[in-house]
Amino acid sequence: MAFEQPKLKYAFDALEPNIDKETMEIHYGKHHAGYTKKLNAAVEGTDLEGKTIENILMNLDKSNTAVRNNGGGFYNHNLFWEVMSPNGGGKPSGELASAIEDAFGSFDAFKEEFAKAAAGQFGSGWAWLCVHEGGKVEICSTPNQDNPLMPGIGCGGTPILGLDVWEHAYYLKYQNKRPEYIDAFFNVIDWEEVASKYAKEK
Ligand code: MN3
Repeated sequence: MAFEQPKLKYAFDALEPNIDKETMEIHYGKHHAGYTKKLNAAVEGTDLEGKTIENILMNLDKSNTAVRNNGGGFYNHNLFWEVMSPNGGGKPSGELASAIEDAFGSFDAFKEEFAKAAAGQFGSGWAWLCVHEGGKVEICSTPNQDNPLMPGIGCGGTPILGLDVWEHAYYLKYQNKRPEYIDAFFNVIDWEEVASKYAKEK
């Protein structure tokens, strides 16, 4: 079974004005599609064929750059699309809200630290909110298409929220103003989805 791009649960223009339609079309239709295709080519005929993407990333041979870059690119974007929604924004509630308050003091302090991780990632990469076994949450960032499931990378938890800070994710609308894009992302975060991932992975 080859890897397939999951269908988006919203239209390309549904996240406007926070994420523009043209960026979504290119990002999903070209970048993510490209990672998916190249991942399939990289695992075909190897002992990785047929494994889940999580299994592949958690047991990654980091010198296998084709699988590292394209497997990361496939997984990271799957998560990114899932944690956004046209009905997003606001704040989490319930046990995820409590975990965020325990770790950062308040939602606002969490937001500030997450934005700092995203803005401070030099060059291309991702900012993450991860959960560790037991429910503790942590923020980290990673370069390129790396992610914290990969051995020895990032904070080593399971990502439940991810923000793509590659220029292809925001340059058409925001140009060099990455902090404005990060702010806009908070308007579309689907906290119900993030909370459901938290409940599943904690
Ligand atoms: Mn991207």
